[in-house]
Amino acid sequence: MHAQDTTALEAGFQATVAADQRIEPRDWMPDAYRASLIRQIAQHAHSEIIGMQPEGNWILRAPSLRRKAILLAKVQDEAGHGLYLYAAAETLGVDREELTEKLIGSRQKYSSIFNYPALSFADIGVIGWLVDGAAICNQVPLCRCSYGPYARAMIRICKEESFHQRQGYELLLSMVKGTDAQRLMVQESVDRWWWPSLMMFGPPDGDSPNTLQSMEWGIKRHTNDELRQRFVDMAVPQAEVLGVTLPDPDLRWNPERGSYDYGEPDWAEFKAVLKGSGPCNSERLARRRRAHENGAWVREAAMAYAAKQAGRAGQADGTGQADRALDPANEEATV
Ligand code: BYC
Repeated sequence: MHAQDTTALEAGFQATVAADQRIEPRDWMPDAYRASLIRQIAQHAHSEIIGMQPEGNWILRAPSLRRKAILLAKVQDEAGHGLYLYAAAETLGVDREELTEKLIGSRQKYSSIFNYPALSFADIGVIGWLVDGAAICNQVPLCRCSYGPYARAMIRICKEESFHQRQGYELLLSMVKGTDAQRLMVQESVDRWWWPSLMMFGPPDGDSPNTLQSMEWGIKRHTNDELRQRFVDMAVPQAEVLGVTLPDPDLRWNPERGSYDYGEPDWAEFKAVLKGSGPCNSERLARRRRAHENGAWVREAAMAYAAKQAGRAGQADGTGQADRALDPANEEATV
């Protein structure tokens, strides 16, 4: 392609982003934009899938049928989010199988938060309140991301995340109205999840290599620190209603800024978790790897079925329409 053509395409891309319109899969985009989106969307999809593990571990131990049904629905939602996101990544020319191989080979990241264990049932409430609460703060702006398929996936995901956050908060409200032991359980859980939740927003702005470019491209709309602050300001009054203490002695209202000041997360711990040394990194990946291996027969059967269908279609005169219409499996597939 001539340099002149590329310049015109680049200008078209920049104009679309500047006008706050969406880039679609058929549109020209810079290679680096494509690569950065694949990086972020893949990491996001992996987080949803790995994120099923800490809560999934409590489904069989939920204390009532109602709590079990809610938790089951939530964990299923996370699987759905992962699938929307893998589908969004595929529009950029990567294959889901390839992304899964990168995840289980530790060549792509997933959110640091899922490398912490869920040790009590209060953790189910706190994950909903703080982890899903942080996810909402981070993800609502992504509904306006410049890449159409990602932005549209985020709209559906955010609606469900909002239900997730509420179910967590409602669970905690029930627990804090219960016995002293339940209140202690909630406080102990908040103490463990508060700092890791703040780390979900990523490194401080000064140490975030991707933010500036991502914001120029309209992928990210706010910096990591801006969203972290928004989350703190949202969580503090909610903690007051619950009657729990957030484990940060530096947390106080700053009337000049109109926001809460808060302490510094332990960034050495964050880096260690990203490098694979968190409390559950190896367990999470081993479980994901096992699930992938155990599902191999399903993928093989689906591929064999698709090949058989394609073969039959090829045999039919010209179009293969007759064979497809006669096959009852096709009726099922289109329902
Ligand atoms: N954990 O330059 P930066 C959920 C990486 S799941 C791990 O600031 P960026 C849920 C970052 O990737 C919600 N890695 O990056 C599911 C980069 O590494 P690479 C998950 C992190 O992209 C189940 C490096 O550090 N949400 O809600 O500008 C149950 C430098 O960072 C983390 C998303 O994925 C981290 N916390 O900003 C319940 C949201 N932070 O790639 C709930 C989508 C940073 O250069 N993602 N890194 O090797 C984003 O919004 C952005 O990618 C981030 C990071 C804010 C996370």
